[in-house]
Amino acid sequence: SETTAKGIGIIGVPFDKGAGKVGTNEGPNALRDAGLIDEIRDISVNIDVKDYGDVHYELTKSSGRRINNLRNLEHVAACNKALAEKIEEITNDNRMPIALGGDHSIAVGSITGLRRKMKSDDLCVLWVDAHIDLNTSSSSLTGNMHGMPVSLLVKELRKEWPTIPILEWCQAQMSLKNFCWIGLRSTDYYEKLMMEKYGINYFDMRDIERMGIEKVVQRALEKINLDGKKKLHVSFDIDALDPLYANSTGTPVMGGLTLREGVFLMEQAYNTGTLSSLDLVEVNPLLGNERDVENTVNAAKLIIQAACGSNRTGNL
Ligand code: 4U7
Ligand code: MN
Ligand code: MN
Ligand code: MN
Repeated sequence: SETTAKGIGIIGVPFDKGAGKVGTNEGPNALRDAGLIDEIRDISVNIDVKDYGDVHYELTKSSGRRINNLRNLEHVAACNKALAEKIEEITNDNRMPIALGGDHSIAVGSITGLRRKMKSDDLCVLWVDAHIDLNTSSSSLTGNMHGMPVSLLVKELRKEWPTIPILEWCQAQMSLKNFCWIGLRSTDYYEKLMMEKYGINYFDMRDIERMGIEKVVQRALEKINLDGKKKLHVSFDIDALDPLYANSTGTPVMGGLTLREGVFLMEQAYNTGTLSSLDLVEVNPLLGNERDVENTVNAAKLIIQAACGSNRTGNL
């Protein structure tokens, strides 16, 4: 049918210029080297996976300066513009795009690319993260754009941004109403103000403690996709998981999701039949010890496999 993609399209985004630390550019190859593509193929004989390789971009201009408190703006703009085009190509091929990050700024290109062939209200986003990533160019305390992707994508917050010509290809046509967060445990003062001001949908670690992950996922999906008619994008920041499972990431926060909760969340997203794309971001193989890297990469693979329909008790 029209809503079910015939296959999966993997796109690597070896990018770290949106983060405060180097190394997420090694994420895509760490996942490939760990056998990700073949393991997705092994899920079922019916799965058709194509690896589109990595996103490449060229800078149109490079001032090397910080503009508006935005570190590496030219890189973030150029990489995401190229990614948006790749995502569009993958959806045109009738495949479900999976973007392997890269830092979380790549959600700008990924979601913009997806949105191009849809009406404003046809897409909803589940943002799985320790952080809410709502900062604007003026509110950010770090200037790191991986903490700002949502505010570039939604109309309620984009109006807080100045006009930035190299970001004009990214139109903020979505609404915060179509976003819901799971896993929050670290938000900045400004972000908390915005959460209150706009009545943002979220389930934090306290909610998971109280209701359990099953109810949380169910309620989250009810908030953004009550009738199941929208397509679902999951933007999964590996730092949503507890550092016990995913310590090789730039901004770890203790007290996070177990790997079981993360995998279950993604299985439930898959089971809706509406899951139509995924970002898996913030894996940084240059951080932590060898064991941390192995754990983090393996955790990321399990999350991705769950998004592709892998069943822990076996697939036919
Ligand atoms: B991630 C932070 F200040 N809020 O804006 C910021 F705490 O994609 C962190 O979720 C952002 O990993 C984390 O820099 C971005 C900081
Ligand atoms: Mn994030
Ligand atoms: Mn995060
Ligand atoms: Mn991070």
